[in-house]
Amino acid sequence: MPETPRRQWRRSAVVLLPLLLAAACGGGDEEETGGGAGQATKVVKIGVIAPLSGDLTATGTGIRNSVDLAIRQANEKNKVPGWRIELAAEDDAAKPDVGAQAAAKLSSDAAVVGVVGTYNSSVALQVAPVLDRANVVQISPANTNDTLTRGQNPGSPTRPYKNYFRTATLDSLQGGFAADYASNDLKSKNVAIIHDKKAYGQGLADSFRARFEKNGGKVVATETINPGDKDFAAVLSKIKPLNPDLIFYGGEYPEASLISNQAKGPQAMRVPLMGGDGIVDATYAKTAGAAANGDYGTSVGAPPESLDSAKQFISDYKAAGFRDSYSAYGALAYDAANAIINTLPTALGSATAVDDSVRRKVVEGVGKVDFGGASGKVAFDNFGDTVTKSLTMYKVEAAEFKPVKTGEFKA
Ligand code: ABU
Repeated sequence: MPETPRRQWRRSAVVLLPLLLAAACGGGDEEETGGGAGQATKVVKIGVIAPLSGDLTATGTGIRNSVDLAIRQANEKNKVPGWRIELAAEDDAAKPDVGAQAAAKLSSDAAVVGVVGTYNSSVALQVAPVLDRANVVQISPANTNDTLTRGQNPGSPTRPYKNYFRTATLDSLQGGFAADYASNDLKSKNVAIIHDKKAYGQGLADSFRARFEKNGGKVVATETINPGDKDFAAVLSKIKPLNPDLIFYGGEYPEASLISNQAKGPQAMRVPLMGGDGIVDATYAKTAGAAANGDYGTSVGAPPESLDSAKQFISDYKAAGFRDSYSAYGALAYDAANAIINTLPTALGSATAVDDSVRRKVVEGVGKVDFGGASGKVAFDNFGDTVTKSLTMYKVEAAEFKPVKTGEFKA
C-alpha cells in the first residue's frame, strides 16, 4: 500500500529528529555519540584516527564527522540489534608517533572493533602495524601511498597488513593520471617537481615523474621542502631560471598554498601549480588567495556532488548540522565506516562483548564487503585496495576547486 504524505513525513521525522537534536546540542561535533539504538546495553566502538588539531584539521574533521554520521544512522536504524555503536575519535595531529599512541589506546579498548583513518600515509605506516597486532581492522579513506598495501617492492607486491584496507585509491594511479593530464591536456613539456619528503608527497611525485617522462616530458628540477616550512623563496629562486611550464607539488595544502602564493607573487612565475589529493581542500584557495586561480589538483574518486549515490549522504550530512564541511574524504570515510558496520551483525553473532574472535571476524568480513556506497562500489581486492579507481582533476576557478575531468588511469 503506498504511504500517505503524512506517514512519509512521520517516517522522515523519526530518522532525522535525533540527528537534528544532536546537532542542536553540539553542532554535531561531539567526541563520542551513540544515537538511539533502542534499549541496547552492549557497546561496540568504531575509532577514528585523523588530524583533529593543526593545519590539517579541516580534512580530519570531515572524516570524523562522516564516520559519526554513519554511526548515528546505524544506531537509529538499529542495524546491529542489541548493540549501541559508539564513536571513539582520536587526534593524531598528523604526526606518526601520535598516531601510533592513538592506535595503542584504541587497541587496548576492548570494545573497539575497527578504526577509520588515518589521513596521512606517513601516520598510517606507524598505525597499521599496531592495529594489525591487535586484529583491529583499519580502513583509510585518504591514504594513497602504495606501500601500505603493496609493500616496498612494486615489482613484487606483497600485502604487509592483513587488517589494513582503504577506500582511497593509489598514488601510482593518481600520479599517472596527473602526468597524463599535464602532458595531454595542458601540453606541458618542462616540469619542476617539489615534494615534502613524506611518504605521500615523495611517492606521488615519483609516480608523476615516471609517467611524465614516459610521455616525453622533461623534469627540469626536483626540490624538497620540509613540512611546516613557510618561506619557499630559496627553492623557487632555484626553479625560476629553468623556466618550467608547470610546478608539480607532492604534499599537502598548508605548504602547497604558500608555494603557489609565493611563486606567483614575489617570484612572479606565471605557471600553474599542480598537486594531488593532498592539496584539494577549500583551505588551499583561502590561503593562496588569487594566486591559486588556474592551479590544479587531482583527487581520489568522482566528485561526490556529481554522484547520485552520494546525494543522500550529502543531504544527511547537511541535516545533521555539522559546522565543518565533509571535506574531500567525507564520502569515502562514510563508506569506510559502513563497511565496518555491515560486518557487525555477523561478527558479533551471539557475543556478549567484543573479543579477539569478534575482531578477527570483522577483518575477515571487511575483506568480503560488496555494496553500493556514497562514493560508488565498496569492495576490496586481495591487497585491501578499493576496486573503485576513479580519479578527478580539479582546477581552481574563482577561489574554488572545480572538477574538470573524471576517469581512471590507464597504464
Ligand atoms: N592522500 C592524500 C594525503 C594523505 C596521505 O596519503 O598522506
